[in-house]
Amino acid sequence: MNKPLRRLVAAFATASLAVLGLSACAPSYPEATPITNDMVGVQMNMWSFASIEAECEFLGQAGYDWALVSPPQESIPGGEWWSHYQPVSYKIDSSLGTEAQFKSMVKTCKSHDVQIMVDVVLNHMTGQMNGKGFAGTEFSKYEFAGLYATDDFNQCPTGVSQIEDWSNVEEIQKCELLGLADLNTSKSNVRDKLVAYLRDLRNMGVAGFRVDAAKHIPANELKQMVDQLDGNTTFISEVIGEMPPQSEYYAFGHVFSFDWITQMRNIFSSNGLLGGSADQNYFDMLSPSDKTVTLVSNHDTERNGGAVTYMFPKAFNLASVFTLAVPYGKPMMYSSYAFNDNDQGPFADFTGYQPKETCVANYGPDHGAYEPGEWVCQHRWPAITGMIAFHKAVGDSKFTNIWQEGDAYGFGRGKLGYVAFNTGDTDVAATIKTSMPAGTYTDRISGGDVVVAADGSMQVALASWTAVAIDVKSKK
Ligand code: ARE
Ligand code: CA
Repeated sequence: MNKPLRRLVAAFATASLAVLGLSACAPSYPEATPITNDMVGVQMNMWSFASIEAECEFLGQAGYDWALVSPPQESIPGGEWWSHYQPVSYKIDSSLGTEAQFKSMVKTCKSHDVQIMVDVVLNHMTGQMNGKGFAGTEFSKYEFAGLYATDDFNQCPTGVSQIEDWSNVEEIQKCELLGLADLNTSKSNVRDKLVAYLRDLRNMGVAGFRVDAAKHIPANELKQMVDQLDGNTTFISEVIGEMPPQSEYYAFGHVFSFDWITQMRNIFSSNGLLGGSADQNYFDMLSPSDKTVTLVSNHDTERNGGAVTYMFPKAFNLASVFTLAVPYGKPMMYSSYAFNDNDQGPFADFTGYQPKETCVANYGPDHGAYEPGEWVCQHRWPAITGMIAFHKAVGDSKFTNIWQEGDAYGFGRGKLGYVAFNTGDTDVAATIKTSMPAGTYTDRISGGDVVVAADGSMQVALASWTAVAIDVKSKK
């Protein structure tokens, strides 16, 4: 559904409830639209609230429907980005901004039709023995005044506190991930505290959540928390690997596809490996399309070699194009900052807060080298924003007109779109048979013209490591 239509339907639903004299059951929350396969999200990794707020006009115009915010709650202080994954309270206050800035971001983004999703850390608190949080909360590893006491944390059954056997689900879920104090979510008082945090965020207008380290929380316990939020709330669980199975988590929400990240890295890491990838049988073997968020990279895989990243800009660009081009999953793009030290977070000034982020000049895959700390702004790369429109234009239409010539490969999406890639070193000029109506189209990648002849054929000139994409909505 397109955005204005979605708004209209939501307004109509509210109006008809009023006519019937019904009100939504308590507790009622601000409007949220569950994510669909047509929608496109973006992880604004480590962007401050104020900067996301300022960027939301662009995001909305580019067609992004939702943006994922890094963990916003109070955490241990520190310049490392990963400090944010060590909560010490659920106050919204960190180097990313204050609660007032957070609320303002949610409101402004909503006015641009961009929903805010929040990365929530429910599995654990900190790994530090004691200290004072960013907002002044004093804590020790297993004592958080007003929240948790020692017996609210799991006792690892092996006697060693950390997870050692990564094939043992009980250990994965009841022992400490990376030495982080592991919350005992089998206790209702613990779940109540976590649900209160989720409800607070939802009441601020947040539409849904990325559940950090979800595989380390038993699915039935997470589900009990999910069930306490309204049904429009989106949940996307981070469940990596074989055990526990992802299916336990998509039974009540979504999962991120780490298989997709790997597949993108495999396909786009060398020349000419794209051939055969428009294969519906392959897609059918993956987690169900309507339960799956597809992504090229996230903040972890960007650092551990598991994904194509901005450091291989042409590959990252085309992997993002491909993710938006195929009939599979609910795509989430990725945007962040350049780094040469895996731990280094974005710069914060003397106030402790991050100053306003600005994109590098001439953002895009041809930018060249970055200084550490510069904002790469992959979400603004023209091929990526162009393909958001393609993604929405082609809907769920099937693969057609698969074409291959050397290291170049293309496929249609029924009569609604066609995309071709060249992942070879040499330029390719070719005539490709499509099912598109004759006419002149604007290439979603370069902005140039592409002509489709009466017989559906189109001539393309594909430079090395570029793509061309047309769709019915780009017809002139
Ligand atoms: C930091 C230090 C540690 C220290 C710890 C406690 O780096 O040395 O022990 O603090 O003091 C992030 C960082 C961590 C950081 C942590 C807390 O990545 O380095 O630890 O924040 O500050 C598994 C989990 C998965 C998890 C990854 C990293 O299953 O959930 O490991 N990902 C999420 C986030 C991370 C975050 C956390 C969880 C913690 O996305 O950014 O950590 O909140 C196989 C397994 C996977 C495993 C994966 C690891 O594939 O199947 O289960 O993922 O390997 O690559
Ligand atoms: Ca756990």
